[in-house]
This record gives sequence, C-alpha cells and structure tokens, in this order.
Amino acid sequence: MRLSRYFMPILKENPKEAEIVSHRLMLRSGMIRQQSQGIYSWLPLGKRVLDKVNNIVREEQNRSGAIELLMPTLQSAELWQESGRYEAYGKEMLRIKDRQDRPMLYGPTNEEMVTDIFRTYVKSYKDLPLNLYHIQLKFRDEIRPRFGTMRSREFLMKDAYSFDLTKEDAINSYNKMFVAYLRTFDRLGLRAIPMRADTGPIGGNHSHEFIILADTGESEVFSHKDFVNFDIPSADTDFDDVAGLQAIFDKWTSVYAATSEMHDEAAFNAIPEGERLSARGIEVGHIFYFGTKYSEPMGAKVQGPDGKEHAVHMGSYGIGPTRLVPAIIEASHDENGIIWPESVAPFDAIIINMKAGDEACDSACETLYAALTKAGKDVLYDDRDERAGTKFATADLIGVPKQIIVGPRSIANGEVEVKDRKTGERQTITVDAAINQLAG
Ligand code: 5CA
Repeated sequence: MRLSRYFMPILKENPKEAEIVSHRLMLRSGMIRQQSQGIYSWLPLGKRVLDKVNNIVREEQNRSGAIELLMPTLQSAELWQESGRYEAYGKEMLRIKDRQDRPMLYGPTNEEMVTDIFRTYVKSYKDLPLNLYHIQLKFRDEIRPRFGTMRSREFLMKDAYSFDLTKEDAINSYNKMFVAYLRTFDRLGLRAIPMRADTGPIGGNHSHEFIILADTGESEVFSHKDFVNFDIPSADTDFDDVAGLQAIFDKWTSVYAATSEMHDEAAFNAIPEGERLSARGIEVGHIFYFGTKYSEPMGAKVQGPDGKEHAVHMGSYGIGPTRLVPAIIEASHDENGIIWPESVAPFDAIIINMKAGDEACDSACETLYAALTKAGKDVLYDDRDERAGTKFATADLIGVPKQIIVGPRSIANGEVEVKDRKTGERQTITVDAAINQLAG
C-alpha cells in the first residue's frame, strides 16, 4: 500500500475526549471515528487490525471444533418472549418496530436465536456435541459507553453456543472453549487470566471471565501471581481428550483468581502476602454454562439413548474483538505510539522514503516494496512528499513492527536502516539483506 494513495487520517492534536491511551492512539492514528455516542466506524487502518484479530479468534474456534455461521443483528421480539428475557433485559436492549408494527430488537446476544436454529434441525443425541459460533455486531444501550471501542454501544462479539445431552458433556464443551480462549489471547500477545465470575443477565452458575491486567481496566481483580508462569496449551492440543482438557482447566483454576463481584477476602488473604496480586483488568472474554435455562422454555430437546426426550445442556462463550483492539494497545505502547504484536499488526513493515523524488531513494524503495509484497508481506510504503521527521513520527504512531528507512546518504552505499519498533534496535544493511531478512 502506498501511503500517498491510502486513507489514513492522522490527527496532529491529542483528541480532548479521549481519557485513556488506547482511545487517544486509535483516534490519532485514524483507526476509528465516532459516528454517534458509542457507535464507531472502523477506518482502513483499524479495519486491518480488527480483521487480523477476528482471524485469530476464528482459527482457534475452528481448531476446538466450533462451527461458524452468521446470524442477523435484528431479531424478532417473539423469540425473547419465549425465553422470558424480553421484559427482563431492560433498557440496555434497543427495541424497534418494523412497518407492520411488529416488535423487533437489535440483538445484545444470541442465546434465543441459536436455540431456535438448534430446535428446528437437531433431534437426536447422535448429532451432539454441537458448538455454533458467529462474529457479529451487537447492540447494548450502555448507560456509560466510554473509552472508545472499549465499552461501546455497538460492538463486535464472537459468540459461541454449545449443545450437549448431559451436564458432564457440557462441561467438556466448556473446557474446550476455555482452552481455545487461552490460546487465542496468547496469540494476540496478551496474558489473560481466567477468573470466577458473576453471570448477570446471561444466567447459570459456572462462569469465567478472561481478564487482562491494565491500570485503566474497569474491573477490580484479585489473584495469585502464579498465572504469569503457567504454560499455554500448545497448537496440537487434542480437543477430543476429555481428561486432558479437564487437567488444563484444573491447573488454570487451581490458584485463586476472582473479580470484585466474586471476591472472597478470606481466600485471598490465605495467599502468602508477596504472591498476591490486586490490580485492575479488562474483561476480554466471558464463558458461561447455564444448563437448560433456554432449552427448557424454548423446547430445544433431543432424543437420548434411552429413547426419551431431554432438554439440552447449553453454554455460551463470548469474546469482544472491538474491545480487544484497544486492550492490546493498553498492553503495548510507548510515548510515541502503538507497538503492535506481529500477529495483529496492520502492516508487517513500513518503508520510509526520507527523500521522495530523489532517484536513488525512490528506486530502492520501489525495489523493496515490490520484493516484500511479492513475498506475501503487508507493506506500507510512505512515499508522501513530507519531512522525514513527520514520516518517522507517523511510523512510530501506527506501530508497524519493522521500519525500513531509506535515505540518500546510506543508499549511496547501497544500504538502508532497519528499525525494530518494539526494541528500538537499528541495523544498517544492504537492500538485499533487508529483503532477505524481512521476507522470511
Ligand atoms: N452471550 C454471552 C456470551 S456469548 C455474552 O453476551 N457475554 S458477555 O456479555 O460477557 O459479552 C461477551 C464479551 O463481549 C465480553 O467479554 C466483552 O469482551 C465483549 N463486550 C461486552 N460488552 C461490550 C461493550 N459494551 N463494548 C465492547 N465489548 C463488549
């Protein structure tokens, strides 16, 4: 992508409305734009990051055996009357009427709709387990939308829903998601701690929130420090190994961790003082087992091996991609801007032409751009007619992992400078060496 032809509206001034660093940096780097309170457009740079986050979420859901579909944002109120949540959900739910005066709503979550799909098609325990997920916009009319896309009214959620014959099987489905979540957050460059959690309007009694530690987090969390050293389950984890998954769950829940709603002061105080962690955190995922709460009233039943009908045991599993993007920034930035982990960076490298119009600089930049693009890398080429200082500031702000700096003096020796955004380390190497290093 040539920056002169791209759409990346960088702001020079610090936006006044932004209270936390991620919100400030997302606005400054032209990733998002607020359209009305708590409702955002994702501009091209932001969209690239969001897509990368979604793809990692998707890969790990698929690996665990969950199956993707796509349900609509608008739902009929009738379904929610069946489960009894239409009245109960309150003002957070945006209620709408269509031209026939039929009550509709913008889905804040999808338990009812997915239960309806399930009951239409699945009749036998032989078709279980089943886990269906989608990545779709939700709307919750939050009283205090704030911090940009961290807590917005319209937001993206990956929500998965599992169906099993028995509670025991449902716990195994829960464990699969638990493991998939550990892997997902790790691939996003985050250390998320699973904590016993309150279930709120989703319901049930077995639930964990996945929290990443950040001073600006909205949740107050209490845990053992040991989490930092736990191993993340590997990519070849066997999701059919029931005991193996349970062992991972048991290990990760063996030490104390809870949000303030579930906090047990006595249990926390039992941890030796130097090993206690009391901090703030951001909830990036939340998983629930709620048994037959929806399947019972909505008649989602299957025939069991005993020939009788059984209401299925369900769980639901949410991740917030539009919250994860600012959460990653909260965890990874410096005074000059964002430092993207490679896995979600909008571009792998940025080529900075310090003297656009200079024949040697232009030609080296074109060579680098063509070779790295051909190698399948996402490359941003800053070919604008701007001062070098402005270009350096832009590159640091948008946080691309590698910067290739092409200036008239070094290119006279056939060399360029490669700067690592995270470590600040610089190397002066030939154009060919830069291509070899970065194309790999
Ligand atoms: N149906 C269940 C799980 S699928 C559910 O709705 N769970 S939730 O309410 O905990 O939301 C799941 C995830 O969505 C949260 O962990 C969070 O990452 C994200 N999320 C929730 N509310 C917002 C919001 N207002 N803005 C941004 N992300 C949000």
